[in-house]
Amino acid sequence: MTIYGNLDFVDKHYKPTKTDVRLAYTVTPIKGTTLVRAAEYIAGESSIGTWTKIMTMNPHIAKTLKPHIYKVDKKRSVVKIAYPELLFEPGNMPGILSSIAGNIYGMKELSKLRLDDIGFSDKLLKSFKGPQFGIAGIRKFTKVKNRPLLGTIVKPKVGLTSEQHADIAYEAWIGGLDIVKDDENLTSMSFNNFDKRMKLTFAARRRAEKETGEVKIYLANITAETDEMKRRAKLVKKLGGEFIMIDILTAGWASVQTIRNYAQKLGLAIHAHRAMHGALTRDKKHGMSMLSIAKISRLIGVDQLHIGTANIGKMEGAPDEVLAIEREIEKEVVYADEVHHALHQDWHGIKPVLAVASGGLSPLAIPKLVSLMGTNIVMQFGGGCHGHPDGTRAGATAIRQSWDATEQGISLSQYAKNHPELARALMKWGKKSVKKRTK
Ligand code: CAP
Ligand code: MG
Repeated sequence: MTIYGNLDFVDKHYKPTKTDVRLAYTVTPIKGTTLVRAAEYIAGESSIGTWTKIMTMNPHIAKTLKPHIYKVDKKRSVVKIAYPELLFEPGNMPGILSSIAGNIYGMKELSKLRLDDIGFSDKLLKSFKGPQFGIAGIRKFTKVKNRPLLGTIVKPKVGLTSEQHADIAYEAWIGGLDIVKDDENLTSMSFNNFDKRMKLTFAARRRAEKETGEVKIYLANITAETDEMKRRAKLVKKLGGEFIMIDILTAGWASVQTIRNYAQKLGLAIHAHRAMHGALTRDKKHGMSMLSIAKISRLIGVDQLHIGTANIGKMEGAPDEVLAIEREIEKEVVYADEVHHALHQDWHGIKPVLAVASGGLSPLAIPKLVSLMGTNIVMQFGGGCHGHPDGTRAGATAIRQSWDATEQGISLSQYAKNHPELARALMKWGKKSVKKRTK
């Protein structure tokens, strides 16, 4: 008998079916509560239970909607629960998360709870759009076939006028970068109005494309209230843009879904910034894994997603975890590996998402980044471009030179001998400069 009366959720012989949504949680019960008991609290509160046996429960509900706790791993303190997909509204991500990542976090019986992985059922998976363009689509319209897409974020993050922003963007594009991105906290300020920034920066892009003969991309940050985001997306489209950028976690999943639908109408790709993810992902015993956030993002349908730099840059994110996320957003089928991919996931043709490595990167990071994350990524350099001693254009050129050296298998120090911009970047950020800095 459980607290839910005869609603017994534990069934270690249960084999999840294609119509189940599978969840893996790392659970830390309070003292005196067993892992099994904690799992029952989770299974009940996230589905059809409440704190006590209720007289209004009926056998039909129990039969069709009761989840099954099919694995309790005491050693790793992980439980796996299979939920009938009938419990969830197709196409409604906020609704799904209100069950599997809702009240359960607040239950007194749990001192910590982390949602490690979500295995979507086929039907639920197919109720979402997935990326409109995906990796192949992005490579097609940027005309960058095999190498990483190289980009910068205009810095300082905020403070520049629209004119200054556009000028710096022009310098970065002329210096050799493919992408210029607004920073995550740059929206529409008194000193840098969104509409004015768009008009000036897209004009700068046209000049840069004409002068370089290369496709240049502007990731305009439309993050705002949802109706305003739609208005901003429409302006980006009118000015010839191909991408919009959204801070997906501060904007919220419902608005990301709305903008995904609207982006379909406008034919715009979505660059997903993950600002605030650390509030959910940092504690490996509590919150939600970045893997789960990445799967939700791919399912709703972003085209590019920040996933970390595998500890090469300034942000936290261990290499094996970042690489597991890269596999999850790129592969057609991902098999459970009981470490990061707790659950198997067949993506059934949902397009792959282009991984974005960003945060604390300088041109010197490119060889290591490529060796770890490959070339099917976007690399973004904010301080690592505008911090170049000779300014943005030289910083952009140094980044391009670092990629060229990496592609040719030449060491950066060797390549710098006849590439002054890279040489100056090495002087500022190379090992010798670090020694000097520590003296
Ligand atoms: C990078 C960045 C990005 C971070 C986000 C910043 O600037 O613009 O937002 O990359 O981190 O504001 O820090 P720098 P993540 O290149 O100057 O560090 O990609 O891990 O979400
Ligand atoms: Mg930023």
